[in-house]
Amino acid sequence: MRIVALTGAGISAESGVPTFRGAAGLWRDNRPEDLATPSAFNRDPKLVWEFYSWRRELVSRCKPNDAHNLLAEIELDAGGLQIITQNVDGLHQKAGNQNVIELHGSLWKLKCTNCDHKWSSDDVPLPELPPTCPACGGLARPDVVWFGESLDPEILRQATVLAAEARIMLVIGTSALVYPAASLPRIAKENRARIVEINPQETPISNLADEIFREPATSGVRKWWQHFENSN
Ligand code: BV8
Ligand code: ZN
Repeated sequence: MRIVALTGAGISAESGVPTFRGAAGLWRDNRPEDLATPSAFNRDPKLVWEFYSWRRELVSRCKPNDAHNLLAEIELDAGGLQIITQNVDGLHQKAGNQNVIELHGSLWKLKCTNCDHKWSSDDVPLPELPPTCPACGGLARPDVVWFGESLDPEILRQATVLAAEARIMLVIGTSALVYPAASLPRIAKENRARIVEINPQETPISNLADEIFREPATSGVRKWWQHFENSN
């Protein structure tokens, strides 16, 4: 795939979804990093589920913004676009993108802590907190990758191959702090991809960027696409 977009929480900011490390990222004075962990869940599954239920509720009211929607147009137009997202909000799929790899899982997927059952649910609110497994009645958990947990090896392998084969990698709305996702721009660069960063802030991968749009995703993606269309 020629064009790969690596996205983070920042691309959903203009849809009203709080970023992880921005001011609004706190929930009941807890930092998401402290709640998105296996130990927090083992200690207090109901609290962690209240955090995820709050996010599901909030995201269910958010719409894809112009950046999401333009990436959906580009997938149809540019002969393909592959999205690799760190986000769990599902807004890329809501905008219409088909080729989306969710590195860190999804708010809309659950899995059992007792058996290997996995399922999706858009129910807002969930009928019970914590939810239980429809197959065995065991305690359910969000099917997301928590800090300290490994990513699905097959998903990580796919994302790594796509990064290595990209001609262009758009890096949109990520602080590039979380690994192994943050290693993907370097892998793309080492394989001669052109790196385009779209983010109002500087990040640790800004030094890899061939082109920087130091602005929000909605205007930055539009500007990049206009440049790209005019020069191809
Ligand atoms: C793992 C799902 C192996 C849950 C998330 C080195 C190698 C390997 C691991 C590590 C390592 N060093 C440290 C680690 C551990 C850890 C890690 O990377 N920690 C960091 C904080 C240092 N990594 C892990 O634990 C990973 N597991 O590697 O397994 C292993 C096993 C055991 C022990 C060690 C290693 C798992 C990481 C996945 C964690 N799960 N999410 C959930 O969502 O509930 S990560 C979470 O952070 C979200 O997915 C989020 O997307 C992600 C990254 O954050 P960003 O998306 O970048 O968002 P952020 O808020 O940070 O930044 C927003 C950006 O947007 C900013 O730059 C801002 O300027 C910009 N912005 C704001 N507004 C706009 C905008 N941009 C554009 N437009 C706007 N309008
Ligand atoms: Zn079960």
